[in-house]
Amino acid sequence: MLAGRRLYLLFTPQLCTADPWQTLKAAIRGGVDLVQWRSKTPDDAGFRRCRDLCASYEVPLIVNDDVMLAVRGRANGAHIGDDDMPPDAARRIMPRGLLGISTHSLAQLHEATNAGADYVGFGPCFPTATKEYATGLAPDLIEAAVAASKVPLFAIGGICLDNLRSLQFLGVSSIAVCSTILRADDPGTVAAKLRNFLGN
Ligand code: 3NM
Repeated sequence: MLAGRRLYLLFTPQLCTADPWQTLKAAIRGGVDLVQWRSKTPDDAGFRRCRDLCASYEVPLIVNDDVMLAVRGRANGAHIGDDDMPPDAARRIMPRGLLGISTHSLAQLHEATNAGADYVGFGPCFPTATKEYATGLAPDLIEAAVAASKVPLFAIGGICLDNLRSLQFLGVSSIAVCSTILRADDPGTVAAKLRNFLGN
């Protein structure tokens, strides 16, 4: 289900500068091929709308943090981070869905893979206000993580059109983004350019 998916959008309706649903639709039409539901507030109706929109474009939907919602809401998987439910508990609740895990070091990357992650996020690659990271990880570390990862690795954190190339030089082939699309004047065009840069 993840094969060939390279542009992962963390969809946070509250971060959109324009109408969130128009933004999401334009982003998917532009080339976003994996979506995460990452609302800052509980919003079941919003989740269902997001799920149905993604399904209509055959784009898998992953739920951030809330593994129960992923199962109950028939999403394609769940993503967990440092402060969330541990991976083994997530797997018990969700035996079949995709499990994504946030990682920030080589040790965490290996831990996540051993715990059965289907993919990992690795970052922050650059400073980002979205999660209040003031600095990005060292390029050498990003390069080593890409080389070591046994599962698809989505580079994350402050990625935009201007810095994507520098990550590609480190071997990055898949990215997860939030603000560069959600806060763009033209989300569809930014998504299309990012997807085009990432290639097949
Ligand atoms: N996780 P933007 S960085 C949600 O490093 C998240 O694990 C990160 O948003 C990590 O594309 C990040 O706006 C923020 O920087 C991503």
